[in-house]
Amino acid sequence: NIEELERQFQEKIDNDIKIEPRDWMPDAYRDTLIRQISQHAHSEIVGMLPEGNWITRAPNLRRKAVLLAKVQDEAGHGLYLYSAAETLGADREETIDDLHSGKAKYSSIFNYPTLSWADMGAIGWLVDGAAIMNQVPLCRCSYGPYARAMVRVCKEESFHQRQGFEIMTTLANGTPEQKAMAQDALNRFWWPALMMFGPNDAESKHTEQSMRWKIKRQTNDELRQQFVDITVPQAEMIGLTIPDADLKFNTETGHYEFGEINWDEFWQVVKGNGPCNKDRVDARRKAKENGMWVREAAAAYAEKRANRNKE
Ligand code: FAQ
Repeated sequence: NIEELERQFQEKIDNDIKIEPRDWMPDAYRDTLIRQISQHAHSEIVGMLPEGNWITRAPNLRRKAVLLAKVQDEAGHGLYLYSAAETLGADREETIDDLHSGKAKYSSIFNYPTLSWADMGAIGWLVDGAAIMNQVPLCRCSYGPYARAMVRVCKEESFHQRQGFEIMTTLANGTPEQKAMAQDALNRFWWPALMMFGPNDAESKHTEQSMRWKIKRQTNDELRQQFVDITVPQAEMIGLTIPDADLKFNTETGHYEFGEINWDEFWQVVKGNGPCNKDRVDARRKAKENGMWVREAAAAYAEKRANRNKE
C-alpha cells in the first residue's frame, strides 16, 4: 500500500540512499524535482544570453576565448539538466515550450541587462559565485542523476567564478575609469545576486518539504548568508564597496548582517516584469523558430535513410 511505500521511501532518504529513475517515488517528489531541475536547466540556457551579448566585444583574444568557453559550458549544463529532468518522465520539448510561452520560471538574475564589460566580471564573480554556493549542496541531493550532474557543473562553475573575479581584480586595479566601471557593475548586480537564493525561508513555500526529501540540503537564507560572508571580504580585497549601508560584521555571531532585500522587485522580476524578461524569452523562442529548418532537414534525412535500409 501507498503509505508503506512512502514510509520505505522516506527511510531510504533518511539513510542517505540515492533515489534512482526506476525506483518508486511519491508523485509530489517527482513533480518537485521536475519543477526545480527544469527551472535550473532554463536558467543555464537563458543565462547564456547576458554574457553572449559581450562575446563580440571582449577586450582581447584571451578574454574572448575564456568568455566563449564559459558560455558554452552553460549550454552543456542546460543539456545535462534537461536530460536529468527526462529521467523523471518530463518531455524535453514540452518543457522548453513552457519556457517559450512564459509559463516556466528561470532564475530572476538573468533578466537584468549587461551594460558594460565589467558586467562580465560581476556575473562570473557574483552570479556564478552564488550558483556554486547553491549547487555544491545539490551534489548531495537525494535524486541520483541530479546529484551526479551537479558534480561536474560545480567544477566548471568554479572556473567561471575565478575568471569573473580576475576580470574584477584587473579592472579594480586599473585606471580610475576602469575601477568605476567595476564598482558600477557591483552596484547593479549585488542585490539581484542575493535574490538568486529565493525568498526568505519564512516565505519559501517549498523549502520545508524539499529539505525533508533532501532535494535541498540547505535553506535559502542559510545559503544567502554563506554567500555574503564569503563575498564581502573578496570585495574589500580588491577595494570595491558593497552597495549596502546596513552591512556590518557581527563579531559575536561571526556573520555579516545585511540590509533588507527589495522583495517587491524580486517578485516583479519572477512574474515576468523585470527589465529584460521579454527580450530573454523572445530570444529563446526565435532561436527555436530560426533553427527549425535544421531539425526538419535532419528528421527528413533520418527518415530517408531508414527507408533505404528497409529496401
Ligand atoms: N528566480 O519555495 P521557493 C545558473 C521561485 S544559477 C526565479 O524557495 P525552491 C548558473 C521558485 O521557483 C541559477 N524564481 O522555491 C549560471 C518558486 O516558484 P514555483 C539557477 C525563483 O525551488 C551562472 C517560488 O519562487 N540555479 O543558472 C527564484 O524551494 C551564470 C518559491 O520559492 C538553480 O536553479 C529566483 N531567484 O527554491 C548560468 C538552482 N527563487 O516553482 C549562466 C536549483 C525562487 O513554485 C551564467 N534551484 N523562485 O512556481 C534551487 O536551488 C531552488 O529551486 C531555489 C528556489 C533555491 C532557486
